[in-house]
Amino acid sequence: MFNWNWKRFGMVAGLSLTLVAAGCGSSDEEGSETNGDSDGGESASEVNYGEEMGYEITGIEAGAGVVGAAESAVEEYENLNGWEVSTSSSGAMATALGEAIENEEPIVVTGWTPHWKFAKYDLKYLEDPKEVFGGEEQIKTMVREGLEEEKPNAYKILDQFSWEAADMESIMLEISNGTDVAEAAQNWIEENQDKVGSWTEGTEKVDGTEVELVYVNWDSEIASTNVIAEVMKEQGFDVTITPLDNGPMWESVAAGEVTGMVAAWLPGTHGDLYEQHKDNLVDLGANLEGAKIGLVVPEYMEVDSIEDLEAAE
Ligand code: PBE
Repeated sequence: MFNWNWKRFGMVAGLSLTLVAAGCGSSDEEGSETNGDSDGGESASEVNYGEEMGYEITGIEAGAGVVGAAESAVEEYENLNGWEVSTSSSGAMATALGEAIENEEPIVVTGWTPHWKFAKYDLKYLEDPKEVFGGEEQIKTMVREGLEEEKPNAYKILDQFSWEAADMESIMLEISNGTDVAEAAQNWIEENQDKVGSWTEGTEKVDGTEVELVYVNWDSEIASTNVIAEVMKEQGFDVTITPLDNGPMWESVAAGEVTGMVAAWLPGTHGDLYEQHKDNLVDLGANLEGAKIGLVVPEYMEVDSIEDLEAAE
């Protein structure tokens, strides 16, 4: 199961819990659609967000690390007694978040950075004093064993692939605003020739060498996988990108069935999958630093910490 041994990555939670006594639009009536019609004077401690949300954390795909971490949080935080983590898809989570914000309703989602939602909405991570969600993460590249000998140019490009959170976010934002995925990747490549040049540096063009990259349909990985795929196509590779669930993504690389992936969130988020497969794959190191996972809420919610949420009973 989950082995959240991340104490050394833990962030110092400067816990300045300010409970603002402002009207926050909750309703006592169960099932009420009321929003934002409170006449003020209600303190945060009187607001039972949990009840309004049906004690539900809006999750994403069942196999995602952040969903596993949220389930661990429900077990570890006494105040999350009776809460549940719902699973669906990253897209459904984003839709639910957008709708809640439109109606100024409370919502808690399993969130991560980099993600376009932070550019589009005013959001905050809930403090996690028990450090269930760990600290700073890296996104790493993993390839199958034997790739370096068999396809040295593919290996080298994947090894040299590295960018910043802001790069990834700009593509994600464009896609979320309706631009076609491949086009958004192309646009970014055109505007970032220096970076792309450093990834292909020292490699030779090929003529149709096959490469298969696996990923999960998380917005962040849609962006990274499409960018590296487009870059490799321009170098002459015949690239297939295949969306899978998280477990099968790791398994297919470890089994040597596919070339690799650029979607390994470590040390925490995919820590258990890494432990399971590390002897059968090649770790090419970080392609992005400063990633993070956690529980995310709209700014207007008067909670700062996971511990501010109320138990169901
Ligand atoms: N994520 C995005 C993934 C890793 C990348 C945070 C949704 C996960 O939780 O497994």
